Amino acid sequence: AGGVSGAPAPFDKGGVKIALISYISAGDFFQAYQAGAEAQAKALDIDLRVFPGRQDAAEQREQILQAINLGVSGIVIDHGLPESLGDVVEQALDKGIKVVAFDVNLNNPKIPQVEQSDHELADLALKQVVKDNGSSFKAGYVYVAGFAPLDRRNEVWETFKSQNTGVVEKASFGNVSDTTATSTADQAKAALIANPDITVVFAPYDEFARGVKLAANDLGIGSKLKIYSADVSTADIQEIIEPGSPWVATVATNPAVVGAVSIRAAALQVAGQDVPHQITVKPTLLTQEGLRTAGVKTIEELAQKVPAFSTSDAVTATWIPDKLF
Ligand code: SR1
Repeated sequence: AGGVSGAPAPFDKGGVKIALISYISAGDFFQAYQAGAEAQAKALDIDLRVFPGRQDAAEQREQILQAINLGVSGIVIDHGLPESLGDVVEQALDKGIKVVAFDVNLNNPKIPQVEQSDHELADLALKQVVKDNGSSFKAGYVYVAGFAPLDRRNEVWETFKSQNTGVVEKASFGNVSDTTATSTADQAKAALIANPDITVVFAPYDEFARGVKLAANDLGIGSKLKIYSADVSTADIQEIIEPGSPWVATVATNPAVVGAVSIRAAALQVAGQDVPHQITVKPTLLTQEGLRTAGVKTIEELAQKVPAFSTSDAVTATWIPDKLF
């Protein structure tokens, strides 16, 4: 470890141990988030310890204790169930470990919260829904309660329905597991068969959207359905732009940028520098039409065209390299 030239202690010497503890590791979003965290850690000569997530609250608690025992200086907690984390996170804080939370409400003034502005994300998606479909249609909705970003997006969906009484939610379903897309596809298939008048599905997580698209294709109803989602990856872009795809829009950040921001928030705190309590990486609306017209086929091409997909000005410092992608 050589450290970062011009950085404050302990980053001037390098090898600072930081843990990334995820609740979910499967799927494009979480893999890209981790890759971004790793890239930012490498640029800061951080010794990043990655603890994979298997949607297991007990295991995530155990991993936090393991990180404390490893003597880490910082912990980034990526998703999780707040009720099972509070006491172990307190133990970390008591030992002087700096903690950052991404998409899990730890409700502690000492813990900066990173999020993708989920209210704005859902709002942008639903504005596009109305632009394409008007404000009277039968809808399917994909939601699993208990995940902070999905709960925030759900608040916007509930308000949207109350303000647009012509929008009728005919079916609500969803599953978060290590097979989210295929399990959601099975549920979507049943919901779409039972409600053939559904023309719009709001699926604000890319694994959900992938599942609904799978179901629509299996049923041969892709041409009469429009799917609106959150998140983006190269695989998502391919699915959105393919001919006849019902997946017509998504609202997204680059998850790798969010991962990098999370590490920067931990590093700044370890260096004794101030970090805002609320750290937001703003999402961008990406429509099928816009992606096709721009000829964008990968997340790298997107990053070349839309600056927000290559970097964020959230929690930066002159000593932190942030041009990573
Ligand atoms: C199960 S929660 C899934 C969401 O977490 C992140 O906020 C991503 O945007 C994804 O949609």
